[in-house]
Amino acid sequence: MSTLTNPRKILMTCALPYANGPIHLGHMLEHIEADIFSRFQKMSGHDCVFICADDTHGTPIMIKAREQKITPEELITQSAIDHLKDFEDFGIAFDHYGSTNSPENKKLCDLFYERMKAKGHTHKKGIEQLYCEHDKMFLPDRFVKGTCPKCKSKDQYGDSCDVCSATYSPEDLIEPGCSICGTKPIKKKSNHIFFKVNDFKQYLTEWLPLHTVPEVSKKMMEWFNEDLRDWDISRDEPYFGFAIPGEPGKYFYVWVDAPMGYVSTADQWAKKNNRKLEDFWGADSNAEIYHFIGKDIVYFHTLFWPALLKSADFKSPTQIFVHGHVMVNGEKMSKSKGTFISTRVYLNHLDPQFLRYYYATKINGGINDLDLSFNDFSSRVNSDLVGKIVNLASRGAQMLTKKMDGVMSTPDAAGLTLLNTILDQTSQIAKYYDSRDFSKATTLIREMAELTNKYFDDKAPWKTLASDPVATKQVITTTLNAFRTIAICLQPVLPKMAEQTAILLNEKSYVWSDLGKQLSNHKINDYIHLAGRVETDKITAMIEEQKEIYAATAVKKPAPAIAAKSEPDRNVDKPSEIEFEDFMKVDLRIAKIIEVEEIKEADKLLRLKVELAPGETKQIIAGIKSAYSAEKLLGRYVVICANLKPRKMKFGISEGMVLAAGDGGSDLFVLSPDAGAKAGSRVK
Ligand code: NOT
Ligand code: ZN
Repeated sequence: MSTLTNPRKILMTCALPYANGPIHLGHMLEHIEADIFSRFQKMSGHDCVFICADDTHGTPIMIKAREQKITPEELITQSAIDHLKDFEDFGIAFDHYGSTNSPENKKLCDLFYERMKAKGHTHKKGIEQLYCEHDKMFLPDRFVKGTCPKCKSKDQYGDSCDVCSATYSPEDLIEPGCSICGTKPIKKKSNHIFFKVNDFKQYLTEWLPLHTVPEVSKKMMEWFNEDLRDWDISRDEPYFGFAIPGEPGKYFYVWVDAPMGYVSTADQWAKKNNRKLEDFWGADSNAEIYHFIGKDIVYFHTLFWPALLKSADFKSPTQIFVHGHVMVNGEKMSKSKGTFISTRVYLNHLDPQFLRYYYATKINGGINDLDLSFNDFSSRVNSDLVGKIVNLASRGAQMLTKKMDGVMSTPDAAGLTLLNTILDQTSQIAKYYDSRDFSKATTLIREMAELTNKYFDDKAPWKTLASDPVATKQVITTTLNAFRTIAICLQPVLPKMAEQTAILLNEKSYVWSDLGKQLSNHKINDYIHLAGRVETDKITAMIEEQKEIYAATAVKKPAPAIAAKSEPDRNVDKPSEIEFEDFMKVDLRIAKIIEVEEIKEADKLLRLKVELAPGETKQIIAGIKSAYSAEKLLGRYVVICANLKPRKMKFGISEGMVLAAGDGGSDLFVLSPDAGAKAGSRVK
């Protein structure tokens, strides 16, 4: 299909999303960046393959499946379906999406292991780790919780403290407990298999500066002042993953088979498309291999991965493209603030094209964090994309089809100059795309639109429609050609808009070389709506929905204190202590439920009206629908927190909280006073 005499062979990947959670707007940054790059290479005629897969192994996935009372296989099957749908709805066009839990990946893992062992790059050593005697398993750092040794904050993970950011090992925690059951872990010894990364120190010293940007390689080289530490590649059972051949009870650590997933997924793609993996990943292949990753996983991709590949005689990636993290309104994404936004929740409220465009205006190939500021987001979309770009098409095309015969003519002299000026920019835009500086590419494109708007406004064709239809048509012809150039240039970012433009202009789907063409004496179709505006209330509703989802899942998780009830001798995380004055601030009251309305759109929510005194009522949105019907609640006296700051939720304002106990679902018990208690009386 390529018309290039020398098309490049490119294989590109995104980091494989974990199968234990939804795709969120942080993931989307990477996937949008990679998708833009891939679409640009493909429309330029290169042989580009874009793959990804779910990362399916490890303790968190095993535990999550256990919590949901399903098998890990069932969990990862559902996750792959959800992830793929999210990506598809966002226009992320993978050539293949695989899974690390595939036979191909297992085979590859075994092959890598065999080769590293044969060359003496592994060794065994007994190590002591924390072990939960109740759950009969070794606990990864994140599965130990306790008090931070530094700032003494309670309920912190075994590797770092969320409050003071100290890092430590789980043994350092004060009063450590298993995060699953609360039991105090013991220390237990077991044999582990290590990969001798230091055998590749010299190789990596040369490799790093050639395959990463200086900012990244310099940072990594800081580790090279000393010997590189051996990497523990094994985990004890129970573990959801691949068994290590010849080592009963041992499994490959998830970070061993995850990068192999890149190769095995490429292999699956090759088989499906009658191509050869060797053409891309063979030792002598001239293909370019690019991994798009976030800065938090650089270590794995620039030390372990190239060393593993080297030890197994596989070609190494050409470049590791590292991006920063997504911030929202200048802050870290936060679950409780509702800014940890899942892709699905975004899609429930906003057009994916908006985010694709917005991210593109900010991606510049660097590793700085990207701020998704919703004010900036709205203004970039509304004033630039809609106001400057889409507007050209809607004004030009509607005039031509509604007021004239729908056939373009030829540009006028000023129009030709404009079109040539614009066309001159397109090779620079191509260079920007190729170097992942989409910010500069979209700036040039926006400037093209500004020039065209100026031309259009100067000529004011709406004034000359009756008096000089020939000249008017020339202006519209120029404008539509300019818009066409813009839409083709934006196709990697906004493929849907480009597709609709091709339909509007009565053409086939665009490739980059279509920029060389111009439309004259050409019939077009009726205008189709290309993009709407961002409405602020949609953003608010999105954040509210996300907050509610977080609140609902946060309640569902059994608190460790519940485990303590049945196992009283266990050392468990207790809620942190509060002062008596703090307790006194909580205004607990008896209230009578006088109205119950089911919120149909929500699984868990009821809208209650409660009365504290005649005429003094409050609306409370309560997540108790799974356990209570309206009849069971109406007229009932309950305990509420009456001085909770009113919260705006998706389905209205909630002015209090009904107290209930239990894990959620049908296990939920509303607290009620004995008969005789009066509404309004204070609970002490
Ligand atoms: N699931 C991992 C993450 O951080 C990414 C794995 C990428 C593949 O979301 N591995 N390597 N190397
Ligand atoms: Zn436990």
